[in-house]
Amino acid sequence: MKIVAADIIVSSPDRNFVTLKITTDEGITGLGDATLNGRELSVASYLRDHVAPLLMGRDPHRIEDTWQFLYRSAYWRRGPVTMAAIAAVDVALWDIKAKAAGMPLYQLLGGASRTGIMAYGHASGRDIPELFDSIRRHLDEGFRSIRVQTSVPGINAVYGVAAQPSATGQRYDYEPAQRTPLPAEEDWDTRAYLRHLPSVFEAVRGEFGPELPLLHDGHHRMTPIQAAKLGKALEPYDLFWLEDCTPAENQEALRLVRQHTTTPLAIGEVFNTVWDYQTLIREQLIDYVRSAVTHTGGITAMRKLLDFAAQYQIKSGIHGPTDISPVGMAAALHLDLAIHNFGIQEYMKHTPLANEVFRQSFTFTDGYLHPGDQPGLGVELDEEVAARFPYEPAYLPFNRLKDGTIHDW
Ligand code: GCO
Ligand code: MG
Repeated sequence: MKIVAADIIVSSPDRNFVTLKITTDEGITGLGDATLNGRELSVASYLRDHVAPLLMGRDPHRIEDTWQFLYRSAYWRRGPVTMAAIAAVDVALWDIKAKAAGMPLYQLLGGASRTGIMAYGHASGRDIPELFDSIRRHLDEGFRSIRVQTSVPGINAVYGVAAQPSATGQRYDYEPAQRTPLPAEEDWDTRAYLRHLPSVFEAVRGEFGPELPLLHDGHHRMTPIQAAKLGKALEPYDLFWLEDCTPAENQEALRLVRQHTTTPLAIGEVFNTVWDYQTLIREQLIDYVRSAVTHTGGITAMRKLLDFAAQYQIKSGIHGPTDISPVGMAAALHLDLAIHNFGIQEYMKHTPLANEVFRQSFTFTDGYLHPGDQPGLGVELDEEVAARFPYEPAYLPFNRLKDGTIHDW
């Protein structure tokens, strides 16, 4: 088999997605998700201008060799753009291999290690009653694990808090990317946040009892000592995890956090290689790996990363917000089903429009996802529908403190 085409499809059904479609001389096609929220066109160009020409004539079955070729021959290693592009190629090649084998992709990864994939949903509210409503709605939808984010008194716009119900009463999950010509400015005050958050978890535990797994995302905003303080303050509420408590480019920061708290820690949605985790995993400074399959070099690289983590009883918590397309979600689900050290899967539902562009076969039943049993990833791209929604510039917001200083968002 030979690769004869590699097309990059940029489409914006409610939000931007970049999709790679690889076509072979036997007519089998494979899809990869190359979406990098707020920087979409850089990956599209990397693929179109620099990678697609290299793929022509290659044997699509040689996945490991293609991965190493793209990683090493570029000379310039790592980084979100490069690793998202490599991930898209990798996932598309796995899709082709599994379709050629006539099997769902997870079978090629060793087969199912479980019957379903526990997923967590995103509940949020501006105040406690709104938050409780949102939690109840997620429970009604079937979620059995819930991420809790709320507004903080004194801060105007807080990460993770969904837009208000529309006139029709419909509620939406929080969507950070905004179709604005410039990134929106938000405000932040870590002390106000630290004062407020434990009372939110106390209220949620009081209302929903001790069993419900609860998660929280700190979105990189704390210093190590602040994170240590929060982890300690949240211990009575038995979190499933506290995510991205510090900006973890400095992996050593987690040593300090770890000394002070037994709250489980999840990190890594902004990472792109195993090297970003070296200290975190070897010193057992985290409990969950948060990388996206789509930003970390695809299934080939994620499998190696998660196998490394498994030696230290560290589990997966693969990134799955709406900026991961249904193609990227499907790749995550096949891996989740196959690996032994699965922890939990993030799941934010895509809009009906996005689901029209990407026809998926994965299911969500009683809180558990399953990738389905179609050959390959189980996702088809409707290029005609995709073409109706051209790219629209969109940015993630950023933070300033009260005195105007830029802060991590
Ligand atoms: C999460 C993330 C997302 C990111 C988003 C940025 O835990 O799901 O923090 O909400 O903010 O992926 O593009
Ligand atoms: Mg996060």
